[in-house]
Amino acid sequence: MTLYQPFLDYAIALLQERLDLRSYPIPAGFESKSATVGKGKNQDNVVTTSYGYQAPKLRQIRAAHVQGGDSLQVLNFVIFPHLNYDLPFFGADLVTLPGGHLIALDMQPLFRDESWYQAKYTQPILPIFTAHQPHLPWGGDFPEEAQAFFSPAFLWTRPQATEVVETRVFAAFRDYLQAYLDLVDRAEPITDPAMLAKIEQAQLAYLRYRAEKDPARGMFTRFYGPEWTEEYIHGFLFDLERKRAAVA
Ligand code: DBV
Repeated sequence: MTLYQPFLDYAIALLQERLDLRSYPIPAGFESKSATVGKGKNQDNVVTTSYGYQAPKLRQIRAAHVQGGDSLQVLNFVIFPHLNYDLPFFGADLVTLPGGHLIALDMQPLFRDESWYQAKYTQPILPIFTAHQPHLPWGGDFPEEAQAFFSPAFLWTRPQATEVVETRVFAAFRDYLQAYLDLVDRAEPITDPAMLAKIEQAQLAYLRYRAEKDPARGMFTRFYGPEWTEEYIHGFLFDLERKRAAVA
């Protein structure tokens, strides 16, 4: 069992229990991809497995699970709501590299600085953030331009010990996902055309930022080549623009 498998198993089981969950198409060739990296004794097989679901209010629920030995494990898990909801994104970036663990967990807001939005979507999460934060201290250096995409309840931490990931980080992940599904339960469709236009702009800004700055681009390019990587990013991980183009 690799480090993030219990996170993935928990998430899928909870989604199945709480949502009317259906599958979401994964483009051919991207369900699972493997490559052999390193030389001699340091050779390892790196497997990237993709998962895709959807639900009535949620356009795409997707995960990328990278497994390449004890010092290369990644679970990137994002939920993209449908464009007629003002729900935040659920974003988890759980990364283990030779240098250590890097954990990002948040309900990423559509409108970072609007007080009604914080009252609606950050306030309910703050008690959870406050409960976990003492055990998961701020991880330091963080890209300036990414700040617009995170909420005040952003958990960003670099635990030293793997045990902290298995216990504290896992507990925070479960609490955040449950709280997110509570927000989803309560969400009502938006019909005001001006608000719908604002949501679309915010979704596109988020998506373009993440696709352009994807911190995994270098890693995927080394393992699987540039063509596979760009197609994976734009055709699956961050696919909103392609999907809009397809219906326009
Ligand atoms: N990150 C992704 C996807 C990944 C992924 C789709 C499938 O968005 C993995 C894989 N994240 C990943 C890897 C690294 C990071 C780092 C492999 C390490 C990169 C490296 O050191 O080589 C949050 N993830 C990071 C970093 C941040 C995040 C801030 C450090 C980046 C850096 O130091 O430059 N999550 C990330 C982020 C957003 C988010 C920037 C923006 C909205 O949601």
